[in-house]
Amino acid sequence: MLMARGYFITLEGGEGAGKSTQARRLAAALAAAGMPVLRTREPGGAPGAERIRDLLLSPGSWDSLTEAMLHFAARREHVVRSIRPMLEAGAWVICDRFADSTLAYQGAGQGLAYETWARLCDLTLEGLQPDLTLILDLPVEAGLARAAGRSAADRYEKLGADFHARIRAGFHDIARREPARCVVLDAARDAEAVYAAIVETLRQRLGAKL
Ligand code: T5A
Repeated sequence: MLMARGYFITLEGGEGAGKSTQARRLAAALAAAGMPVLRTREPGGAPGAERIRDLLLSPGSWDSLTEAMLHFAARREHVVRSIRPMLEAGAWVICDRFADSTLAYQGAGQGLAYETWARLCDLTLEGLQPDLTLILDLPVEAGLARAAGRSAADRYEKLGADFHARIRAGFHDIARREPARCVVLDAARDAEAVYAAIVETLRQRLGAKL
């Protein structure tokens, strides 16, 4: 892999879609090719953001705007302290979830208006957008079964199949709205096949020589 600059790549999708698995593999391949790389996640990715993550994933309920603002507060810390400095240093940033997750979960899932989400993006991200977003798509039941096999359900995983179906549809809407940035990949395949599709997408979209 010989690239002059790093890219900001986000992995999105529902529960158990395989984002963490693929983010690990992609980051390892980039690092093995000698590229500086940050693999990170949301909510989290910076000390203050990890503290907000604990609030968001532990039992309880929030007003929906409060919840969205907590995600954006965590994201702001993450962007300012981790993502922007690494991008400015020329690193690739591979991020497990980003602002699209708020649009899918708090928007399609919990009713937050698109305009409110867009205002929060303007306020907190100052124009930062991923160069490429990989949306890992699979049937809700399959994703929840994978997530259940990995660990105990967190607050979002417990919200039921209808909620998760709205999230899946929400990610499809995002991909339709922004085809230049987003690619939907079939994540129901085995991990090897999904990774091959990711590599092919990076070659086509970013000219990567992985
Ligand atoms: N959230 C997050 C919001 O509501 N709003 C927001 O703005 C943001 C940023 C985060 C929660 O917060 C919500 C969304 C989430 O509910 P989390 O713990 O970070 O919680 O959860 P997820 O991001 O959903 O991560 P998961 O671990 O559940 O899913 P992944 O990362 O997609 O899946 P992964 O790679 O951990 O794989 C899960 C299991 O499946 C296996 C793995 O080995 C693992 O056991 N697996 C496969 N099995 C078969 N075939 C494949 N292709 C496989 N790929 C992985």
